[in-house]
Amino acid sequence: MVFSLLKAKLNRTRQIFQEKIQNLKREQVSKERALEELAEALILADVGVVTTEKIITNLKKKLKADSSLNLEKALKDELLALLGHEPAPLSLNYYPFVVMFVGVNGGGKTTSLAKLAYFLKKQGRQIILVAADTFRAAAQEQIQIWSRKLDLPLIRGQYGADPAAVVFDGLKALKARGADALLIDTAGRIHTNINLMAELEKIKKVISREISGAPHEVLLVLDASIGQNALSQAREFLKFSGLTGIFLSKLDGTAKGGAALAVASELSLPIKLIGIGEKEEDMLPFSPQEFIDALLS
Ligand SMILES: Nc1nc2c(ncn2[C@@H]2O[C@H](COP(=O)(O)OP(=O)(O)O)[C@@H](O)[C@H]2O)c(=O)[nH]1
Ligand SMILES: [Mg+2]
Repeated sequence: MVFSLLKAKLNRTRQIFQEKIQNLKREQVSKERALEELAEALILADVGVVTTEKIITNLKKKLKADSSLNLEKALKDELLALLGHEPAPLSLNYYPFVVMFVGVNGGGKTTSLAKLAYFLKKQGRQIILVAADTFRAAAQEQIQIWSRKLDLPLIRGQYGADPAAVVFDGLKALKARGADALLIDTAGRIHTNINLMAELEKIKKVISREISGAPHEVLLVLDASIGQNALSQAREFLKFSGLTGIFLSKLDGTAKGGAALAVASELSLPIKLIGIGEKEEDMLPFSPQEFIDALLS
């Protein structure tokens, strides 16, 4: 079952909350004390100072208004409000549709792209992969390995080629073959002179010129295991205009899964998919309710 899988994968972050949640329910522990300990847990799980303060302040207010408040329930409500209640599914009902993956090197772009490709292929959709990370030879090889493993066609350019030109070739192939979708891997270097954001804008422009309304999704891949650092990385990418959502990778095996809450509340971008392992099947759609239930159960 998906829920028990999610619980197992979130185990390290869950453990931080276990005892604190019990405290919220215990008669012997004062509610103020329980809230202080909850704040510690939130910080420990990398929810971050700003978001933690927001949560605790709201809970204190509610507690003041109603001393018999069910704190556990109130906490769940707070977290749910941060995550945006309803799931934000991918817009996949276009034909053809185009998805771009952006994010810093090592964050999990290529792996996440492979996961979505695998998911769509299982639905019987015809997918083409595009290697627009032409800056690193290793990046090209890695997507090549996935294309072989998943048995999916790959459009790639020479090392150092203009990524927008490679994407253009991908679009041509998409039309020529009448395929359903193009999944585009992009470069992830930041802190260099070459302006990555301008390069991404250029790629986006090439896509929208060829297919109106595209790209339909531009997913920022963020590594949950670096916790709060994911936020500062994300801010760089907010300079790029096209983001539609977040693919939060590496939620498995990290105690910093609380970063999901900070990311969702501070970036005003919905988390759409999560990565819970290195294999192609290790992806789940993100459901705020399930995430919180799994985290706090
Ligand atoms: N445990 C775990 N590892 C992941 C996940 N997603 C990616 N990785 C690993 O993170 C590393 C970097 O991923 P990669 O896709 O190469 O990142 P890119 O540089 O952004 O393309 C690789 O070793 C992946 O196997 C995930 O959800 N869970
Ligand atoms: Mg890559």
